[in-house]
Amino acid sequence: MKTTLAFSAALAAAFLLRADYAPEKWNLEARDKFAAQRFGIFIHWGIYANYAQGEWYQHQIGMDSETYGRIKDGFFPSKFDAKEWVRIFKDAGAKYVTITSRHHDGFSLWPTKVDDGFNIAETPFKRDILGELSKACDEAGLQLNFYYSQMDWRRKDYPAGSASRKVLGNQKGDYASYKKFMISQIGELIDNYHPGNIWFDGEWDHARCEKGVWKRDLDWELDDIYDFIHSKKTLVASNNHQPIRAKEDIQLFERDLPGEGTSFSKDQPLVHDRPVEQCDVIQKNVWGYRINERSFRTPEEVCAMICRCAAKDSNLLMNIGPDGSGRLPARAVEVLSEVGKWMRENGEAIYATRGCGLVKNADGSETGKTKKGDVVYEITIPKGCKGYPTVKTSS
Ligand code: FHN
Repeated sequence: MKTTLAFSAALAAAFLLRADYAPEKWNLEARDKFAAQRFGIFIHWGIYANYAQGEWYQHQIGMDSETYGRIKDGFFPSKFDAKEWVRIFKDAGAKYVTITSRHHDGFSLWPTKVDDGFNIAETPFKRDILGELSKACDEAGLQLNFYYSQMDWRRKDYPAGSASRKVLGNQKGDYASYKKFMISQIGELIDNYHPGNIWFDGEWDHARCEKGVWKRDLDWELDDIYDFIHSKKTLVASNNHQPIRAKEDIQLFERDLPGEGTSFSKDQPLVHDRPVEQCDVIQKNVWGYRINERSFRTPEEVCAMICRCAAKDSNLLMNIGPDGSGRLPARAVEVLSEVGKWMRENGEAIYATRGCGLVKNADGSETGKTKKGDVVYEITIPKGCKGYPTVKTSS
């Protein structure tokens, strides 16, 4: 009953907002293009890779940003090779890449002109990482998108919320100033690198759901930010773990199959009127590079995840955390290479299809269905991912 009420309230809110807002033609076309891509690579990378303890390290040990930030003076990823990364991603069958332009620590991976020097230009490396990646993606025909953290553990104008308080204390901030900063940075990102979407994360620092009722303690004035992004013909996605808003173009689910309602998405009903993306990790439990984490998913598991998502009419965004020298973890590269072999043989059942559902069978296997025109693809995922998914075609 509780869930039903929350669900209806969320849907009502989404419909009410939708009445005021109609996506333009470019927007609908860009959404379709995004949905047809079905498989992307997520990259969590920043100076935290040098600590080799994941992207939440600063927060986990409660380090002040001045001390934490000193590691930027040692950031020199000499092995970074955008072309090689993109070759590996394309070979895996990915059609797009989404990279953390700026994570919660506030470090920007491009030479932004609008911050106070906490960016790649102020490291010994100096090279424009996003610029190089953008060029390599363009040349290879992959779409590049940018993750952008709204939560910030460093700036004085960011109003501290439930998660950021551990590093910022009760800092009041100045949201008008912070919003202006975000918009300037996002403008740079779009004008310089032309991403397909801006992928927000961190709004949840100021929101929580109690018994189906959302409580928010900051008005992010998202309409202004979303309108600005749309005015530059770029899509908006937000990993806010909340019911989707009218002006968000893609519905995101973190480490959860869309609509399953476990973990982060328990208060996040699936809305079927726009593209959906599930993000997940190739190294279980790890987004940013963590040296002692060795629990890689198998190629069979990653292929199963792609199939489950496609059957649920969703994209899969699979994360990799490069290390501080700019290398992708070797095992992740091997896994992706095997995934690519499967995708080359079976991609017809995945790319540009519509999902028709996923069921669990009595013997522990799963059956997913996708469709393209009159062709139906029946995909069988073996129990426990003990083998690769198999595809049967009918029309
Ligand atoms: O806090 C982040 C986390 O570091 C990572 O970026 C993931 C990716 O979806 N999102 C946040 C948690 O929701």
